[in-house]
Amino acid sequence: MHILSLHLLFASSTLAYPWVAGQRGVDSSLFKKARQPEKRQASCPFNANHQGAAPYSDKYPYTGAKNGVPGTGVGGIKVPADGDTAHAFTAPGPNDIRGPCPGLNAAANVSSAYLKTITEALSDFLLLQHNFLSHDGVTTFTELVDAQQNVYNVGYDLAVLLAVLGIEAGGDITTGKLSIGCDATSRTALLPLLGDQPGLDGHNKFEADTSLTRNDYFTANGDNYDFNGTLFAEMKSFADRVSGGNFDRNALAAYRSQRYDESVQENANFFFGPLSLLLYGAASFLYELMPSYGPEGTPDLKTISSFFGAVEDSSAAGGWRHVPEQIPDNWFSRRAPYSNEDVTTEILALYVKYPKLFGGNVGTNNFDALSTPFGVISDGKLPDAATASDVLCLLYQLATSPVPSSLSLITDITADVLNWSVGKLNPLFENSGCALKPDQT
Ligand code: HEM
Ligand SMILES: *[C@@H]1O[C@H](CO)[C@@H](O)[C@H](O)[C@H]1NC(C)=O
Ligand SMILES: *[C@@H]1O[C@H](CO)[C@@H](O)[C@H](O)[C@H]1NC(C)=O
Ligand SMILES: CC(=O)N[C@H]1CO[C@H](CO)[C@@H](O)[C@@H]1O
Repeated sequence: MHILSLHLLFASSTLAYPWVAGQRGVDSSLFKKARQPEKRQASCPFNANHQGAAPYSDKYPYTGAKNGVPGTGVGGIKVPADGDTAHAFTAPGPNDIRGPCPGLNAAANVSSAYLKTITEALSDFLLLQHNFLSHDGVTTFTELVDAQQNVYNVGYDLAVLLAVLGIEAGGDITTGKLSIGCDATSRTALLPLLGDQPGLDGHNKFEADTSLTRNDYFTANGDNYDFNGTLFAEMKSFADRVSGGNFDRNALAAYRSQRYDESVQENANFFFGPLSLLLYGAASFLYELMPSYGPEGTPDLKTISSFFGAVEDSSAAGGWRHVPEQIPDNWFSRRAPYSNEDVTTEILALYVKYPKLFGGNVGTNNFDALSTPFGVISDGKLPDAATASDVLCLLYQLATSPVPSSLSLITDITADVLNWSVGKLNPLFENSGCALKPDQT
């Protein structure tokens, strides 16, 4: 085990990951590949008939979140509401983009039966919007903020934080657009020539190693977004062994720990930076957001397999085949909003059960820990004394300073992007106790 200094991370402005790329045993051509998403862009589905999300009608307002403003925060609402045909389930077609996030895939897959049957005939006139997120997978900041509140009763604060991090990772701050999967720069950017916008598939931006059901980027020839039935089976075995079949905190903490250990052993380019704490947050969504009525419900196989689009099939790899993600029938959103305080409490609770070092591999099973303190991280770890608000301030810091790109693979977070994040987040962090960055005026 070596200890590396964070200072090295800031040494290079051209490659944000010099401390690994420059190490012996690391094939730096792989990093080049990660920086050239053109191939993925060429094969990224293109739906010429882009339709934005369905507007929320007065009859079916859900939490009332609309146009990016906060809703009531009152959940316990049936989703989709009975009679809300505009938000009924429709499977994606071959031209629709889906990506590594089951929560967003499900929200996009929910679409309009109405649209399917009628719009084709009526053409442009009805080509308005019918889904929680744009059905083709090219969504917007506003759609994301509204849909997270209306579908899952994610708190406004967390909905904005995740949407900011998502756009920063792979979208466009000027158009507010983001692909929930592969690189769709031609549709997300105003001026595609300025650079690639990799979408949520972009590696080591938001998407990262040790996912629950997705491969590590470098061990799977770049496929970090497709559902993997072998991994789903592994996750289920933890639910069975640890928690009597439930995908709860204990089961997921243990499974995440194993996924980390697997990455250390298998992935020569393994990277686990501070932003990977988001993956603990995503794990908490299985028991906090996905059961009917959230934490009042049970994160059982029936619920989780629906959200992940997992169907038992002995002829499929791992015994699980993938179908479109779907909100289960007769499903209700959690009553109380899932806030920044809630998610950071869970991130910490999951982490402390099996504390892991932040850092990366310089070859398989050859891990270097980050040694220089960053936020609350010291000696490469979240210390025992860390609190949920320390974790929240760390996430704020990652979202608003150039550090996140230095702690991940690709540095293209510009001053404009950071200023945009500060503008979105500061109003929500006023009373957080975190040291806030000033706007650039
Ligand atoms: C703007 C909001 C969101 C963005 C930008 C986002 C983005 C992402 C990304 C990039 C990943 C891949 C992380 C990885 O490498 O493992 C991910 C994973 C995940 N997301 Fe989301 N997400 C959002 C909201 C949600 C919501 C509301 C839910 C739950 C209902 C959700 C559930 C999940 C789960 C369970 C995973 C883990 C999948 C796995 O590891 O197999 N996400 N999300
Ligand atoms: C699924 O994950 C397993 C375990 O990591 C791996 O061996 C397998 O190659 C993956 N399958 C695909 C299709 O990527
Ligand atoms: C920074 O963002 C604020 C809005 O939050 C905007 O008023 C200001 O003009 C931006 N500054 C620069 C230099 O872009
Ligand atoms: C039919 C179909 O492709 N449905 C999709 C719903 O969204 C998921 C996201 O992974 C797609 O993979 C599914 O294929």
